[in-house]
Parts: sequence; C-alpha cells; structure tokens
Amino acid sequence: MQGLWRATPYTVGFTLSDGESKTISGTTAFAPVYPDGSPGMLTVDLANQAQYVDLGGGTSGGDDLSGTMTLTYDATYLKVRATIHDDVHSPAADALNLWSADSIQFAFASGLPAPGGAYSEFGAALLGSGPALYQFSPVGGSVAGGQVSVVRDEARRTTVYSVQIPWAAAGLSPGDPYFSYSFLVNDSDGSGRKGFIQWGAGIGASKESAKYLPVQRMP
Ligand SMILES: [Ca+2]
Repeated sequence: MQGLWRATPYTVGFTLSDGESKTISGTTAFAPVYPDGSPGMLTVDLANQAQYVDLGGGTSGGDDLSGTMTLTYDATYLKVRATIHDDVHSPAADALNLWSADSIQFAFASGLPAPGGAYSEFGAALLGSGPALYQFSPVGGSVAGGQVSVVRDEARRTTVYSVQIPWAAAGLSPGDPYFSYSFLVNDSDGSGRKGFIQWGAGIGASKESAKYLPVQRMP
C-alpha cells in the first residue's frame, strides 16, 4: 500500500504552441475509497501519512497525538472513522466551537480540488454533553440524517470517532467517481488548540477547497 493515501507534490512542465514554457505544481494523492466493509478498505496512519501543524502549543509525538483514519461509503453515507491516541482529552464547550479543542474536522468538495470550489465541512467531538456533530459549511448547523459516535477510553488514552454523513449533505452524489477530501484532528491539552494533524489541507489554517486532495470511489 506504499504511496496510497499519501500527499505527493508534483511539478509538470509543458510548452505552449507559441513556444512559451509553463510549469504547474501542486499536491495530489492516489486515495481509493472502498465500500464500507470491503476487504480493500485502507487505513491512513496519521503519524506517517499526515502533517502536524504546530500552532504554538509545542511539538506532537506519538503519545501526544497520533492515530488512524478511514474513509468508506455505502449507498446512503460517507463514513469517517478515526481512532486517535491523545494523552489528554480536553473538549470545547459547545459544538459551534468544537474546532478549538479536541475534535476532528473533515470536508468534501465535488470533482478535483479547484480554486473557489464549493465545499461541505463538518466537525465531530466528544463534548461534556456527549458526542456532537456539526456542519460548518456551506451552512452552519446540525447535519440532517447524520450520525455520530465518539467514545473515549481513558485507560488507553484513545478517542474513537465514527461519523456517517449522507452523500447529499456532503454535496456529493453516490455515483461520483471521484471527489475532494480533507481531514484533520485538533488537539488541546487544556489550554486551547495547540495544533492539528491534517491529511490534505484547506480546513485548519485557511478555508480553501483547492488544498483538499482527490479521492477515487472504488466500486
Ligand atoms: Ca488532547
């Protein structure tokens, strides 16, 4: 599975008909998304296949923040599962602000990543009041038909997220052969968000669906 679900920088040079040379560059990935429960399902190791963004809260190690993420689907839902190792569980006060403390955020856009594209962004967290699922974009609020489970195992220092988002709420169709995706885990150890670990970008530091990465729906 080397190379799959791994952000990969690219540069392509080409010459136009008038002789002018151009270079385009960016980041892409080959990230197959399999039906939920199928043997091909791939798990992303966040420590090796994602990027930690330090917001001034210190460095992250395996005990501080690590884990896995899997994106699958069925006819009704896109399914995001994440098992996060986090030494200190510190959630935000409410769903609207869940991004500011321990939580996950993820987003979808139709087609390949492109500047200015519409996107649907979500967040999930285990708040003091229980599991929460919130849609940040295109409209803030609850997710019609969405389902969320977040379970904290304090002895093992793990938080297990399981979220189901209806295709329509994600702005996608179950027939889409590919789409764009980004995922991150926010970390707070009690003094606000100290950083996040991201697969793709365009959620945590800026809202830019052009920085999501393409994923391919496998039949
Ligand atoms: Ca934490």
